[in-house]
Amino acid sequence: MTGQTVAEVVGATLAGLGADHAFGVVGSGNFHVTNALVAHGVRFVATRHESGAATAADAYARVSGRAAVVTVHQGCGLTNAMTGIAEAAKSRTPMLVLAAEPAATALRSNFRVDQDALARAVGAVSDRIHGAESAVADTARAWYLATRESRTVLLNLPLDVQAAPAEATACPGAPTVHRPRASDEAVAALADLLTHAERPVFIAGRGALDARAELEALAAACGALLATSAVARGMFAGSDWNLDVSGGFATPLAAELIGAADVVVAWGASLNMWTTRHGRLVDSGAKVVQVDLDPAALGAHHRVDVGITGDVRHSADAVTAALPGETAGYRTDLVRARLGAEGRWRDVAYDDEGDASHIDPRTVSILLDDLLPRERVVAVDSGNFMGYPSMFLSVPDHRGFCFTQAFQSVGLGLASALGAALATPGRLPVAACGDGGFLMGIAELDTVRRLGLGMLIVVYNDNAYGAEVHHFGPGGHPLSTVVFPDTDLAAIARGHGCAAVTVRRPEDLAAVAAWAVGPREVPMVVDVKVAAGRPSWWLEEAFRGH
Ligand SMILES: Cc1ncc(C[n+]2csc(CCOP(=O)(O)OP(=O)(O)O)c2C)c(N)n1
Repeated sequence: MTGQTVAEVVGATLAGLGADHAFGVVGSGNFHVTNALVAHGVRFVATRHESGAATAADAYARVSGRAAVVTVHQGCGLTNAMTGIAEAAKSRTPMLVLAAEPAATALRSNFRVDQDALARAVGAVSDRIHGAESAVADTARAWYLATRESRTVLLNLPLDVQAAPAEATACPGAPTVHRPRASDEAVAALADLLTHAERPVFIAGRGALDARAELEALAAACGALLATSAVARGMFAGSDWNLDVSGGFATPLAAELIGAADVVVAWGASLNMWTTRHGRLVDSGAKVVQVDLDPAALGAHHRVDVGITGDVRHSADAVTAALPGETAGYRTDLVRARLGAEGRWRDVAYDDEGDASHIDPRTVSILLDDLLPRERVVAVDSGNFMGYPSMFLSVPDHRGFCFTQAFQSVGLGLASALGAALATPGRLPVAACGDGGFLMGIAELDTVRRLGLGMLIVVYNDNAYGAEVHHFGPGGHPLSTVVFPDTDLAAIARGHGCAAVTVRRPEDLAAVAAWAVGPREVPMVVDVKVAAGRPSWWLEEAFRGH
């Protein structure tokens, strides 16, 4: 076809490669490329801030399993998106960021910054549309890198190159890539370990999300209990042998059972400080095995006795086939009974710390868990509060939980829920935020409302940066920099056109129950005035990581 520009060809090529959602803020520099995406059937979501665009795209990719596109204006559009890009890059989210760029000759452009350096600085890969002749190949190269190697890729589009005439030539195809299987020796070694294991535990991470059936079959054959890293939460939902999350969020029972394991196998999980409570969770005498596609991941965070390079699904299948027979392992009647009685955080007794004007964050989380539909997707911001929704709200499967915490940034929760909602139509999206994170990311409340998403936004409101208050308060430090006067978040939300309620007591949740039955045409913001007398149980673990 003739009469097209490079910008149009890039948009058309991306649509042809399979991009289906793009998130962004449109300025003059990315106007044409974004319109080309839309013209070729890509759904474009106009966020109100580029950080929200990058974060929503990241969440969309995680929850849908499909790469997402971000489109931003040159310079300041990109710098605004950097926190979300950093989170995505650290999480190896397949994401393509289309960023306009001043022409190479525009040395004095106000928008000029070193965009390549920005990407590199946060672990993203930077590439560029070099010219009209290579536009299709450049686009395809960036897309394949993002999708096949799970990378976050910045594709710079210089303005002069964008405006050049170009032809939409055929896109170079991608070869079918077969993922490597574990070697026969590795399979035999793991089968032998599991055959002799008395108390094996599997910890599955994001690299195992497509392997639930294979891991459950192997675990059943060798009597292993099933846990996940936080980002893979929900993967074993419904199993009698599910320990839920390993690490700082683990229930006392899960921590006890993982601690008593004699063999721990990490499947596509990095065994980082969160998953292992800084190495204290796994017994020093336990054999630790790690299976990962990436050899560099093996032993990177935690001691590993046996490191196995390979795809989780095929490797698990091969180990199952190599077992000489079935063993009961850790799956005793006693363990089953204890998991039934104390396997969830809500089973753990606590003293309710609510008073006339504040509700205990555990109590409100349990009540919400009961009144919300099971088909839900929960996205969590960062802060002291984050353990409550992460552990007290159950999720139906791994697509029901979105945890953008690789950069540990406050303020990503609402935009994460936005992307997760678009990836799971029909599910109730739940954004769980602290007041600090909610107010930091509030620009996307307009987006959520505008898109007509029936999202529940729960704000654990302590009028403070609670994490800092609880960390520094006991030391007698002045706290005026981290506490705030009461903010009427419900009034702010109503101003955005949302339904809203202030919750101080259990009975205040009646408004949420009424909204939850439907039709949920507008988002509901729940300003929960939480009792904040003490830190959450996992905060100490969090500050160990600083
Ligand atoms: C972008 C960013 N700025 C600052 C921090 C440091 N920080 C960690 S937790 C926190 C407080 C968050 O407050 P809020 O969202 O109200 O949650 P709470 O801790 O009160 O539960 C801050 C400021 C951070 N992690 N990310």
